[in-house]
Amino acid sequence: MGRGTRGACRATGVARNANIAKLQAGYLFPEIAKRRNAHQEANPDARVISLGIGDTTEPIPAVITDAMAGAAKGLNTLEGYSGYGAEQGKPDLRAGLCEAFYKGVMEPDEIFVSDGSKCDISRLQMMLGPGRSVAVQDPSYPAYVDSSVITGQTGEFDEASGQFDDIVYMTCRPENNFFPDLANTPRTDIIFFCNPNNPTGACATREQLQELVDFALKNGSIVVYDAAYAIFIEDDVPLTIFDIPGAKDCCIETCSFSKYAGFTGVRLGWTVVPKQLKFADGSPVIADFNRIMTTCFNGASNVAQAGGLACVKPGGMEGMMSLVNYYKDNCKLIRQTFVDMGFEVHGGTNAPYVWVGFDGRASWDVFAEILEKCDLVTTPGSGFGPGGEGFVRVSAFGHREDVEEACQRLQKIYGGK
Ligand code: PGU
Repeated sequence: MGRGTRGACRATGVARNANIAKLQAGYLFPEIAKRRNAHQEANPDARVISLGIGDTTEPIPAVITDAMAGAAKGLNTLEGYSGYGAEQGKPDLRAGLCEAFYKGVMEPDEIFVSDGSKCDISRLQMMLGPGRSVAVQDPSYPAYVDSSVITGQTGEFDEASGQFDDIVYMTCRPENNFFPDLANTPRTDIIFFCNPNNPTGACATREQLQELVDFALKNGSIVVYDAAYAIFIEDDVPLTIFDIPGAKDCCIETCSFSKYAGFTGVRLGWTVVPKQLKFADGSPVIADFNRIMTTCFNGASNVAQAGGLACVKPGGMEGMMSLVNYYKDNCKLIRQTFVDMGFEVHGGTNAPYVWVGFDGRASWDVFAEILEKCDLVTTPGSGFGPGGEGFVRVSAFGHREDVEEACQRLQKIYGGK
């Protein structure tokens, strides 16, 4: 206590990381949680429903939890115990992922198992280092821009545009069918591309993905392709960018069991780095990613990996699809509610997010209004970049009865629009 009081007003001699100082506010989702909590405090009797953060709600299928329980129990035995594993993941899981999602396209040793895509995005940034130029879809998952700022790839925040200097924001709005105008996009070293997109739910066609790959090849760029929602794809579109000719020379793909199997809390994902992908000096990217993984990561939890292995086996694949179909049915309810009320509605078919236009109204105002009047948490579109202004994202991750009730509350308030 004495030490604390004495030191309370004293700064250390450590300079603050100037890149972190560039960030404008806290990370989007904790900011939203803060507002939700304030609303709950002011309205203690309200039953607040969250269709905000994309966090899974339904139980994990038993074939998968049984495998994790077995692995956890095994740790209590000499035969079942294991300590540190390979930093790149268990060989059987790497082979299983390859068989399930990249058969005939990639090799198991190009797949790095991890504790999730968000963590891999930051580790990729650490590998790429400061000074790389970056393009993002606008709107997009905020971790791309924020991790670019923290890594030192950007200038300052520009209040007027709502953008960071030195990032190329590739506008993706209804006017361009949510696909960037690549002919008028300047070259960058890195292109973050999330498909199906969070937050708009838009899914690029095979032709558009080829256009993206050709653009990256022409410019000598690397695409960080985020396939976190690929399992939701209904259209005839490849589930991996590596099905597109040329992608192995310009793409890295990250994916996750979070939305596939309800592993948001279990934590397991993977990143695919092709052996033939090279930096400008001819050195293989995979060697540097391996160096980062062995230095900054000690392998995913052995219990989680046992669950992952069950996921990619026949019973697990069916279990994952039943979860996905449950959330897809939620999507239908949410979509239909807004369509019936005459709103502009996008997404919700190839992705678990419905993107709703509110006639150009500021999205934070709409977010606050929905929270106030419906006790319902959504996510303001502008939280994903200035290109998201005028929209809110409604997540389909929720219990059916909560989604139904949320739709009824929305209908009551906005039905007479
Ligand atoms: N990539 C995309 C495109 C995502 O939307 C998310 C989660 C992740 C990666 C994270 O994957 P993990 O494997 O679980 O690390 N997006 C959610 C959750 C918010 C967040 O900040 O991660 C969302 O609501 O957008």
